[in-house]
Amino acid sequence: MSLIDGAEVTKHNSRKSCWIVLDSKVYDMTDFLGNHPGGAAVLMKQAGSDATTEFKKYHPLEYVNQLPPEAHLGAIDPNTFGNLRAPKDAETNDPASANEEERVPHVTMCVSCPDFEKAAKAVLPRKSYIYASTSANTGLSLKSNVDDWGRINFRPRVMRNVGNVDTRRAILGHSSPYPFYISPMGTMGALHAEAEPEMVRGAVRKGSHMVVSTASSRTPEQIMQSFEEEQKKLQDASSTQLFFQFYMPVDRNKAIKLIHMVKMLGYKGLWITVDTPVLGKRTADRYLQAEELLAVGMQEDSTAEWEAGGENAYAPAMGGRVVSGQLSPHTTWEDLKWIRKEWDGPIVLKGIQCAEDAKLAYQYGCEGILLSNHGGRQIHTAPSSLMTLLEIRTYCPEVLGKLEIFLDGGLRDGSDVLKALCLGATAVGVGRPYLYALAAYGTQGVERCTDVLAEELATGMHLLGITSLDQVRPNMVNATRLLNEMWRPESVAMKSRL
Ligand code: FMN
Repeated sequence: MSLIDGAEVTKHNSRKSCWIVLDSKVYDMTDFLGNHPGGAAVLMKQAGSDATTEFKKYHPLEYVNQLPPEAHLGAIDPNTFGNLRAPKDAETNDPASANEEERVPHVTMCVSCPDFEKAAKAVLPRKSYIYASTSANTGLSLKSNVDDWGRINFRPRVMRNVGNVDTRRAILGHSSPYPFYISPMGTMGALHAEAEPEMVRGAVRKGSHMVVSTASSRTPEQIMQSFEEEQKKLQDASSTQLFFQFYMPVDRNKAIKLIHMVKMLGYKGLWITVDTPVLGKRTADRYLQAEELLAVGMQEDSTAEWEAGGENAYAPAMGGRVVSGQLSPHTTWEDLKWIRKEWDGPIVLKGIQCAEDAKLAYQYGCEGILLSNHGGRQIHTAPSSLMTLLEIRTYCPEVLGKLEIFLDGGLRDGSDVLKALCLGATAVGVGRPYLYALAAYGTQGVERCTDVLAEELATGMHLLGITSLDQVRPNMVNATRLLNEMWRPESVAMKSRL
C-alpha cells in the first residue's frame, strides 16, 4: 500500500468524506459519523487531521483495531504530517473555570474534598470537567447523594480513652489501611495525560484499593503493569489490590474473554455494574454535544434526520449512546450462573438500589453488593446509597454480615465513611474527589485525597468515642430523618414477600 500524503488527508474534512489519522494510519470515518458515541461533531472537529492524542484520552489505542478493516486506507507518509489540517479549535477546550483569576492552588491548600474540584475546574478543559461532573437529568440523584450524608448525625460518646485509633478494614479479604477505596471511573485520559496508571500509582503509594473500570483509557494489562511497577519501587509492599469493574457486553464470547483476561492478570474481584442497561441521560453532555454540532455546522439535519431514521442522522444531540455492543441491556440474574463458571473469585454487584435486589444477590451467591446510583449518573431521582442501606437494614437484615456491603455516591468527608460503617457497610467507594485530585495534581493529588479522607476519618473516630472500626454500632448515628422518608411496603403481606 502506498503512503498517503497529509495534504490528501486534509482534503477529506467534510461530513461527505471524513478522514482522520490515528497512530500514523489513515481512516475513512465517513460511515461511522452517525454511530460515534461521543457524537459526530467530535469526529468532524478532527476531520483531515491527526486525532491520535484526542483518541487516546478516551480509548486505549488498541481500540482502533475494532474499526471495520475497509475504513483503514493506509499509512500516512511520515514526512507529510506538517500538511495535515490542525483540528478545529473549539471553545470546549477552554478551561472549565470562567474566572481568569482562578489559579490552581498548591496541593497543600487542598484540605477537604471539595477543594480538589475547584482545582480541577481551574486546569481542565471545559469538556473534561463536564464529563466528570455531569449527572443524570436535572441532577437530583447527585444532589441527594451529597445531601443525605448530612442528614444523618452522630451520637458521640465521651471520656472513652481514644488516644490511638485504628482505621484498618479488609475488603473482600484484602486488608487495607482504610475502609474506603477508589471507585471505578472510565476514560481517565480525558482528565490526565497519564490516566489510570497515574491514579494507580497514587493508590499504591498509600496502600488503598482501587476498582478499575472496563471503560478505562488504558487496557487492563497496561493498568496492571503500572500497578506492578509501582509496587516494585516501594521498599515495603503496598497493601493495594486492584479489582475489576465489569460492564457486560452484548457478545457473550467477548464477555468470557474479558473475564478470563482479568483473572489471568490478577485482578482480585469482579464488580459487575448492574445499574447501566443503557446510559442515563447526562444532561450537561447533551448541551455540549449540541454546541459541538452547531460549531461544525451540522445542526440543520441532525434532529430531523434522526427522527426520520435517515442514514445520515447525527443523533448524539438527542441520545446518549455507548460503543455499539459494549453494554448489554439483556442481562438477567440467570447470567450470574455462567459468569460464576468463568470466574472463581469474589463477585460484587455494583448498583444495587433496593432491598429486594440485595436479597437476590445473596440468593445468587454473590460475595458482595455495592449500593450505588452510579454517582447520580443513571436513573433520575434514584435513592442515595444511604437510603438503600437503611432499606436493607429494615427489610432484609439477614444479608448483613453474610454479604460484604459497599456504598458509594456523594461521599466528600472521611467522617461520612464512619456513618456508613456504623450502619453496617464494609467499606465505601470514593469517585469524583479522586478524579478531580488526579486531574489537578496527578499522583500527588491522589495521595493527598487519601490523606484528607483518612485524617477526617481518624478524627471522626476519636470524637465519636471509638478506637477501632470493630466498635462501630448503628446506635452511634441518628438516621431518623432518612428513616422517616424511607420506602414502605403498602401492606404487611407485601412486606413478608420481600
Ligand atoms: N461506574 C462504573 O461502574 N463504571 C464506569 O466506567 C464508571 N465511570 C465513571 C466515570 C465518571 C467520570 C464518574 C464520575 C463516575 C463513574 N462511575 C462508573 C461511577 C463510579 O464508579 C461511582 O459509582 C460514583 O462516581 C460514586 O459517586 P461519587 O463520584 O459522588 O463519589
